Amino acid sequence: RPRVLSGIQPTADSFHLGNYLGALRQWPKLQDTHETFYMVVDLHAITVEQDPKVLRERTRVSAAQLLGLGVDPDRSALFVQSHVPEHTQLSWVLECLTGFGEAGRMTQFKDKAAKQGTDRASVGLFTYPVLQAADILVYQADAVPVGEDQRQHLELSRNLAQRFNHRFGKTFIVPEPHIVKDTAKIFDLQDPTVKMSKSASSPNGIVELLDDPKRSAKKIRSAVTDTGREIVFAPEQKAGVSNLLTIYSALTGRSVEDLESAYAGKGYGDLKKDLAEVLVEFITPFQERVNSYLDDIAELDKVLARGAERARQVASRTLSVVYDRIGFLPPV
Ligand code: AQP
Repeated sequence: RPRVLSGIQPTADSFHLGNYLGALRQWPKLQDTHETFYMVVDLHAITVEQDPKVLRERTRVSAAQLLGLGVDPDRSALFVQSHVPEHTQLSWVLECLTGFGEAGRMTQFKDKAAKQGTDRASVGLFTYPVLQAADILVYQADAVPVGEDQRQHLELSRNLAQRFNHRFGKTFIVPEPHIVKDTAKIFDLQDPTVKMSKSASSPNGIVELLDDPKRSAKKIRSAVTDTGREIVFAPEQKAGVSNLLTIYSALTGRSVEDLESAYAGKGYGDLKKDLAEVLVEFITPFQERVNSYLDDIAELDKVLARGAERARQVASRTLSVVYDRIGFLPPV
């Protein structure tokens, strides 16, 4: 079976609708066709300042959300990144193959460093995409389900795999991004020209899956649309309505065309009201599942320990081949 690897940062109290529709929705589905490795990327989280207690809490809540979304620990290795030291070990090797300028061209780094100020931005933020490449390559992943914003990082992972293979002999699988076009970028509800994001969106622009469903419903009902009336999918002219149609379609499985004809002659208010209900129906049982996983922390920690053990079996094999290829003396 082809392999899949993906991760999510424990840097918010809840995953948001963009994380879910852009990437996480694919994770349980891929369990049917792929060997799957899914992780909470706590090492990536500390590239910006974290409160230790909050980080630990969010790591567990993230794992519980993944379980609540359908990641099955019997079929997937579900683990925490820092439990598998091979990620950072491979990352160092890959850092030595990455050009300084090459890393400096990563737009996510440039954006975040610009916001923080270059002096305050950490070296870890700079090397973040290289650690991400190590995450992927250490499992010999064929595919990586992510949102559109990760495409450039995936390209770096592919380049590093090819560079290593070229220099030291075929070692890594060159991974493909698995980006579902229709939902690759979910937009902010208040400014539908920019992506929904935990760091940039205003509170009303972002729907958090663990937030009070009533509040989330209200956010949908007050989403920014245009002054027109027609409910049609036209991202250039009608960014807000189109974003709502994308979300509606993804949550119900109904095609956008089907929704357009169902809402012909109706108003934006009708669309928002119905979508708010659809969202609440999705969120409410999800939250119940998450809470039940969080009720038994000892069991949750055990699931993560089992996942890490499975992950390490694969990761350590790759790392020993890499160490050998680059000429490290094996310990006796
Ligand atoms: N708006 C989005 N639309 C589609 N996919 C998205 N993703 C994030 N936002 C959207 C995808 O979610 C996955 C998890 O990403 P992460 O843990 O790296 O979080 P992130 O990208 O840092 O999320 P944010 O909200 O975008 O954070 P900031 O504001 O810090 O940049 C990834 O697959 C990502 O593509």
